[in-house]
Amino acid sequence: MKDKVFRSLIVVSLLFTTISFSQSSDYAAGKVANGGVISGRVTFSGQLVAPKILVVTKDKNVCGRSTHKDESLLVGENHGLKNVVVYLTDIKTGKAWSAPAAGYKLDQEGCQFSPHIMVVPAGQMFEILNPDGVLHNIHTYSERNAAINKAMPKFLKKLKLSFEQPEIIKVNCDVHNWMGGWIVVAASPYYVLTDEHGDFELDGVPAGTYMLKFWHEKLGEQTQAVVVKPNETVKVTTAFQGAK
Ligand SMILES: [Cu+2]
Repeated sequence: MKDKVFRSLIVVSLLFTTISFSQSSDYAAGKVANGGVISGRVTFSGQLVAPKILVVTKDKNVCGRSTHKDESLLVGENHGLKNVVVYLTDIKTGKAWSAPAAGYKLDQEGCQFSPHIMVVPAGQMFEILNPDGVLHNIHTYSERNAAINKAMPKFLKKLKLSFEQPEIIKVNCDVHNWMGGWIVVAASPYYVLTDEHGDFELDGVPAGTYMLKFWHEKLGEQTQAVVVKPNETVKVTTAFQGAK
């Protein structure tokens, strides 16, 4: 009996060692002296189609107050592609994380996820908000993290979640089938989304050679090597072609 308890204690402690080792803690944050900047623009070279309007089929009195636009492919002036996740895949030391002033929050007001793509550090607790007083059901689709499938009854205004492993996770609401978004669980602070012009900037990057990844929810991903020099800005551009 004693033996059994002892053995399971070993198993448990091994488990914890593995988990804590593989967490975001393998990124070491500190001060970056003479960091460089990666600045650039992502464009869409495929055929332009206006975003669809999503049909609200349920809880219309609340969810139908505003128009819901399909946000899965947003192209601005001069073909600038919005909401591309741009990040360094192989950086282990660099600048400190900087949290948004309002904290990490994924809102469901009006029955849509806002922001459509949320970036949150691995292991960081964040809030999912339900201000409307309707039932939602958070459902995530992931490979490296456990799936979340949780009802948020109308009286539950807040739910706290965190994901330990860096991964880009799809999130849907099972109650309102038009609700879709993404949670980007970041391995380092070097993750950014392109704006409505397709522009992005990653600053405070220690000098070195890195792999820069571009991920778009509909158009797939691209990778390119980038060389960052001290106190200099390196310009990077890329284009995504039509939907796959
Ligand atoms: Cu919902």
